[in-house]
Amino acid sequence: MNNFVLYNAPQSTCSQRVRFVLNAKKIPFEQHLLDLFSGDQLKPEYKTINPNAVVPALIHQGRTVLDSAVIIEYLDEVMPHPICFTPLDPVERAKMRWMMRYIDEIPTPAIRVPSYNLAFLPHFQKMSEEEFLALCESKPLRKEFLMAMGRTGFSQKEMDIATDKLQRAVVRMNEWITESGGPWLMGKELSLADISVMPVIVRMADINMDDAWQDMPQIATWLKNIQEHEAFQPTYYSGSLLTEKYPHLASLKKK
Ligand SMILES: N[C@@H](CCC(=O)N[C@@H](CS)C(=O)NCC(=O)O)C(=O)O
Repeated sequence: MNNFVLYNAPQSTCSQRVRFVLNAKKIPFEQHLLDLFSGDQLKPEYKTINPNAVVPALIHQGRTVLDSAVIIEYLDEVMPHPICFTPLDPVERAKMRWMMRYIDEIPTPAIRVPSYNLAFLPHFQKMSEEEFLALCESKPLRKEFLMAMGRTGFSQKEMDIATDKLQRAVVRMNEWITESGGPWLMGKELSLADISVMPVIVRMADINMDDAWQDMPQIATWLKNIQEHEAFQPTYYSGSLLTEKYPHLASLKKK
């Protein structure tokens, strides 16, 4: 049995965090790719691994670790070499965790709103109302989120609220980079806080929301730096971006 087994999906932002850390640490891992639209995550055999029916899930030496933020912290604990993304100083470590909580509270849920409206809605529109309601019921974590979206998509008001949260998160990142002296959120070293927010910023750039940092060159540099990290390419292999997966979004891509 492989030491590390990752259940994940190419475009899943939560999965991208974990793939980045595994790749950066050069940890070989066995991949199980789930097709989230076919409902692989809702199958009983997967729910015995993750009762929340979401990806990612990591199995290490036969034991399960769940939730992307928890998994990347776990990986830093059990595999601190050749690179560790957690500061040694306990106060700095606490600060990093505080940043990660903010990231999971504000931008991570907010990016789902434009993602669903732009990329995933056509899939739900093809369903009958009964099928859609049954799908909502089957989702332990996302029932209310899907119901709020409905088969017509999130309203302009909900899109505006999400856009505002994303904008505030970008401003917050800019403050963190300024305070720490950059180039990363906590200063000279790439940390789990950077890796936690990476999929949100990459998704924003992908779906043409990068105007959010047009007056913040530090964010553009931060993005360029993380894209140039050796773990980025194997993490974002072809088909991991929404514009690569969904032909109807290709026009969003800036030339
Ligand atoms: N807090 C969880 C959230 C996981 C999550 O929402 N995963 C999404 C993909 S990024 C998913 O599996 N969605 C499937 C679904 O909604 O049915 C984590 O960070 O692991």
